[in-house]
Amino acid sequence: MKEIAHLLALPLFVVLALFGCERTPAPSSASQPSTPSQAATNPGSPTPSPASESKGDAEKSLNIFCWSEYIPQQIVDAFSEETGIKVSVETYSSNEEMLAKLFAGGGNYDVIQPSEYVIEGLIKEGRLTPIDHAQIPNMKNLAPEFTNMSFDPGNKYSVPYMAGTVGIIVNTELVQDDIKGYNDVFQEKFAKNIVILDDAREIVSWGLESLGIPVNDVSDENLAKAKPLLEKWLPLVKVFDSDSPKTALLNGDVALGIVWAGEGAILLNEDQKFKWIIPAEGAHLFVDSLAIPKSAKQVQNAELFINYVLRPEVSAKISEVFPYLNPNVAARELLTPAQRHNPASFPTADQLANMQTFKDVGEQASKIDELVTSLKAQ
Ligand code: N2P
Repeated sequence: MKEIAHLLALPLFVVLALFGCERTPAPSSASQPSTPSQAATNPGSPTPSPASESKGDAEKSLNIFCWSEYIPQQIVDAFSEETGIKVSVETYSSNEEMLAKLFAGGGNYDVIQPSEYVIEGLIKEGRLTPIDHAQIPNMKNLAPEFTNMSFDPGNKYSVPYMAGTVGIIVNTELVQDDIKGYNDVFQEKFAKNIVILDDAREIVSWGLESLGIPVNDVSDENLAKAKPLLEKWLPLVKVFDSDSPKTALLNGDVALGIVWAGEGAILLNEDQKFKWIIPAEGAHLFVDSLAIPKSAKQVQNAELFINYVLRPEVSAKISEVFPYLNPNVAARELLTPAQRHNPASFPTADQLANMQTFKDVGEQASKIDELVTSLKAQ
């Protein structure tokens, strides 16, 4: 356990994982097995490999462990229907929760969906299975700027699924101020009127950005500098929610928030009273990728699934339900102008150019979690 200790950020997650607390398992039922002709009539569909077709029922399964509200159930069901592979989906709300459960070993996961800094750490620890690129021809649909990224040169172990940023969303019917950044959100007058992500790495990065410190410079000294700021900010928060922060905004429980861009995009689609703002102090770009853990039992099925979600029409459907920054350019072409111009889904080139990307910060990860956990408990 020692060698992976730095990837495990929050002891609570470890405890939850060890006690086997499943949060939202949503097994989907298997339907008819696929036929080569079905595959042939579906543009971009993979040719099923003879090996996967001849497998028995026991091997016709796939366990996916992914972020909540990220892979639409209809996509999972359609994949099951076409391939005859029975898929079960379990979800998590943070990278650290995923790592704790993965390392606890109970889940038998075949596909996981870590963010860039976590992929980097998992590769260092030898925890991922190399991807067989011959099985993922649809990788050609990815934008060049989302391939061969520094956390996984050559995409040896991971395939980008969705990207995005974290920004501010304001209900302009309730807040008339011109909100520009984190410091404008965390004001006394908005006390208990704010929703934010329940994610320690995120929260600390906002504090660091506000102090002009790069988000990956998480030395003890810099964390100590961020502490007084976070100590002021966190008591102002009404709701910590990484799964569906849009809900508190839609219900009018809070007036503003700091949320995943896809959640912001949904709110913009929902009601014109919502405004999306890239924080003036700085924002970061996340790249969430699909990867196959070393411990996976159904590697071939995992690759079939990864290739499936990279089909343009499948990926475009995912964008419709969860409108993040889609790295799949072939899918982007299928989006409506309104989808492509949603400012939360697709930041401008200038905004993107200014975004940092989280890096694996080794043992400091647990310090980040301890800091936020202790401040939330105050
Ligand atoms: C989707 C969560 C987005 C993950 N619900 C951000 N890394």
